[in-house]
Amino acid sequence: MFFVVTVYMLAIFNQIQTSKGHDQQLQNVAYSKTVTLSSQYPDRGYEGWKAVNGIFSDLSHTGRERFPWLRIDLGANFFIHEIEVFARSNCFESQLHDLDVKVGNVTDSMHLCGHFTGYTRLGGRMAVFCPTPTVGRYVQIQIVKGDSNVMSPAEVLVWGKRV
Ligand SMILES: [Ca+2]
Repeated sequence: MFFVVTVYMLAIFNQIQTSKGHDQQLQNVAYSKTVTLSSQYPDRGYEGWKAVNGIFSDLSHTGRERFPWLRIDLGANFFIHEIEVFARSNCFESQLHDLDVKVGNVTDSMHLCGHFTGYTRLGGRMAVFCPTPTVGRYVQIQIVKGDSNVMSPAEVLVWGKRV
């Protein structure tokens, strides 16, 4: 009986090990890439590249605008699977809300990949999955609700793979 149970348990464990829901080829293709902000916060220390430096305790920060945005140039075309945006973790988590996520081959013609409605918590995560296949070089997130906003993510991750 013990043997049967052990074999059964091993079979379940093996199944867990081999059932991969996650595409192993996906990487954070935004890491260390070029970032453009719609405007720059006046104080130093909040540059665009801080949204793609892999450090969750710093952040990029635009000036105050109605619909501020952040755009990442991936440097080449990638299949884009998912975009994760992490709110700052020190304070003002409500700055980040109601995001449009767009992807495009050129910056003046980007298409909507998905939308995140509402707010997240301190250090919280917003995730948008793109339709398959979505291919693009540029990824842009933009706040699209309200009258006065700042774009202040701690980190933006773009999960994709080479075309
Ligand atoms: Ca960062």
